[in-house]
Amino acid sequence: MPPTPGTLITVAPTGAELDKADVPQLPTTLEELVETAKACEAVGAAMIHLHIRDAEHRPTLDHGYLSAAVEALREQTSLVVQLSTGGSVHDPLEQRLTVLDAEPDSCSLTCGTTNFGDDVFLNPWGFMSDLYVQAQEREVVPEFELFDLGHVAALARLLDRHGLPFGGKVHVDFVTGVPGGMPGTTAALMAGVAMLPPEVTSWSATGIGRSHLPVAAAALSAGGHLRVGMEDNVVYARGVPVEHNSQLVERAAHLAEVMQRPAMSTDDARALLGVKDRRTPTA
Ligand code: KMH
Ligand code: ZN
Repeated sequence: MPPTPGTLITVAPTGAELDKADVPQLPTTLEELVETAKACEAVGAAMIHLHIRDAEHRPTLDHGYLSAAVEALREQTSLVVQLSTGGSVHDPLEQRLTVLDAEPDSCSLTCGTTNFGDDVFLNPWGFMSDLYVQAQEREVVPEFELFDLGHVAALARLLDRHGLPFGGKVHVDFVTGVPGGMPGTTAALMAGVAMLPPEVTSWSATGIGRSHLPVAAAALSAGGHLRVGMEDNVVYARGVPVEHNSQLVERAAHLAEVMQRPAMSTDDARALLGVKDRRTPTA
């Protein structure tokens, strides 16, 4: 893996699990998403991982909503725009494939089925393969989501079978601390990192809930990048709710700065990930 002078900070502002009624500060409308994205970019985010909500604030994979969000964020920020293909645990596999129609820069691609609290997050091999090949054809760069050590082996199988992604870079994100997946501990994260196939060019880590800080610190110390946001954690500190995603990004950027690996620019993130530049040039 190449040296990692800066830190890619991804913000995952919304997710598909929380209800707006329970967490009113969760950004769910397009206006809230754009405001969030701008504020997070200003304090160090270089990529945004998006789950979109409908007019009733429910998770949706509707093409109109997805493409409106991609377009607005591309126009009003220079963040790398990543759409979730995981959606919610209730979304059918066929519909999850249609996310690519919105032409994001990047898409998530989870490398296996996992228990997800009381639910099951389904990612059978056939779905992973179809999504991977379609992403290659459409020149969308996948971010491989690894919820468990078995997912690392499935990633190696995917790369063996289908070759490198568009752009030639392989970026993975360890999603730790999901009830049913790998725990949010330094030991589990390091076991995953040790298993990464040689094609991997960069990795980041996410700790769900109270594991977000220890996992971020472990990732920074081991040359990894960071994902933070209200999709993963809505508690800033004991008894203190997150009021805005930018608080989490700002703290991540501060940690990265202290570790002498400051938050990277969106241009550096584009180079790191090998994404296609879909922005329209300004005159
Ligand atoms: N919402 C989870 C079921 C992804 O975005 O690709 C899946 C998830 C992963 O959040
Ligand atoms: Zn997600």
